[in-house]
Amino acid sequence: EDLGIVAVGFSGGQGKAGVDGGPAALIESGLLDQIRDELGYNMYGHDAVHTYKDFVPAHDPPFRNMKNPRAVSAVTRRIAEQVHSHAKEGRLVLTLGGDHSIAIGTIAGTAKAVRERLGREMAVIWVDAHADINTPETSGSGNIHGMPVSFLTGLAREDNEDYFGWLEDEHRISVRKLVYIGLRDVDAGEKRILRENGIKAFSMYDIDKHGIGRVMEMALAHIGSDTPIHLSFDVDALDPMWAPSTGTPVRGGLTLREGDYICECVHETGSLVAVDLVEVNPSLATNELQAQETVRAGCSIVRCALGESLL
Ligand code: DIR
Ligand code: MN
Ligand code: MN
Ligand code: MN
Repeated sequence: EDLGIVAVGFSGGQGKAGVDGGPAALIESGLLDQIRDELGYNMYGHDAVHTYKDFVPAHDPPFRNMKNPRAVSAVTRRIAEQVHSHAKEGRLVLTLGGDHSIAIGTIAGTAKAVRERLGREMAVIWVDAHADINTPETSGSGNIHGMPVSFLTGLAREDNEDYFGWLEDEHRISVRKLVYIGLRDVDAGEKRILRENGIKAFSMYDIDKHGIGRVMEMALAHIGSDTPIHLSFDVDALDPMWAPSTGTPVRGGLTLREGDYICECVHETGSLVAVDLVEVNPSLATNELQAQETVRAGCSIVRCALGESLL
């Protein structure tokens, strides 16, 4: 099977330096060798970590409360092209982040390719402690990594192409085809957006109540069989015990096994078209072991999504 890889060294969607070092840390720990040697994928695009220096403008003042808006818009526009070029060839696409704003590009790219290739609307499974569905107006932080889902669903819109106006209907996903898993730190404005749009969300409460097995059955039933799936996995969905080295850790999260199980279930559908693994920030660790553990957890998540658990 063919796998397109986009390694995104970008941190402009939030304020902490170092998340741009996530892809290099994952790759240095051997992730791509494992994917090639143990899982047997033919890899494309694996020889570079992109930094998008030419896409980051010198002057980038806040716009509609968004921080680094021109940089994030230009970089995600480029990522959308990269992901689209893999997906249109029928490759499964793996994107390594970078902060979660980059999902504006990854999902835009796969949504367009799935429409072109299959004439279908794809679904998104967003695994995260956070809903990342603030609009520029509801966001308290102004960090765009808390807003990607609002732009991708069209709940946030902007005409100016320097500020995400390049997003067209072909790049967008339906709120009905979006499912969250692992939520536990959702802003008041985001809760209202989830409620008013009837968006399916399984919080840590639901996982404790039903167990991860039943939650995955319900999540996949909501999407429906034979629907292409884009899995966007924020490493902060995992409990800080497993993934401490990330920008906004929240206690009370998924065990590593629950995270791996989510990925195994999605792989098992046979409908996976793309995977993002984001918010690994090795520089935030208070010791080397914390960074290593977070990278190790991220690698496990990716391998499970790519089918390592199949016997
Ligand atoms: C908060 C935190 N909801 C915000 N968000 C994220 O800034 O909008 N942290 N994504 O990882
Ligand atoms: Mn998060
Ligand atoms: Mn996120
Ligand atoms: Mn497989």
